Amino acid sequence: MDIEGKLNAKGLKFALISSRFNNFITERLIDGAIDCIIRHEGDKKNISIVRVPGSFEIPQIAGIAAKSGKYDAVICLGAVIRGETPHFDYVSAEVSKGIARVASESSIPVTYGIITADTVEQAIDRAGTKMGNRGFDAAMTAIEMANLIKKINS
Ligand code: INI
Repeated sequence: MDIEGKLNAKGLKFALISSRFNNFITERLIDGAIDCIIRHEGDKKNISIVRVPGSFEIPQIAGIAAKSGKYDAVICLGAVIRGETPHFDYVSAEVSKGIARVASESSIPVTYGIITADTVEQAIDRAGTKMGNRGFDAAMTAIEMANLIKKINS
C-alpha cells in the first residue's frame, strides 16, 4: 500500500514562525505561505503568525508551538544574509540545526522556509521573484506532511 499526504489544507491549523530581521524579505515569505494555504482550501482564520526578533530565535518558538497542541503544522520563515563577519555562518548553522532538532522531536511537521543567501539579491530572488517563494514551498510541504502524519496515525 502506498501512503502519501494530500495537498489539501481544509480544516488544518498552522503556526507561521517568522523572524523580523530582514523583514523586507520575511514578510514576502509570510505572504507566500498564506497564499499557498489559501490556494489549497485552507482558511486565514486558522493561521497564527508569530514574529520573533531573528532567525536564531525561531527553533525555540517553533518547538513551543509544536508542543502546544494547537496546530497541525509549524512553518518556519526567516532570511539569513551573509555580511562581512562570520555571524552569518553561526546564525544559519544554528537555525538549520535547531529546526531539524525540533522537527525530529515533534509529532507534527515543522518545515524549513529559511533563506540563506550570500547577497540581498539572492534573497529577493527566493522571496517571490525569479526563484519562487520559499515560504510558499515550506507551506506546501507542511500541508502534505500534516496530512501524511494524520493518515499514518489513523
Ligand atoms: N538574524 C536573521 O534572521 N538574519 C540575519 O541575516 C542575521 N544576521 O545576519 O545577523 C540575524 N541575526 C540576528 C540573530 O538571528 C538573533 O536574533 C540575535 O543574534 C539575537 O539572539
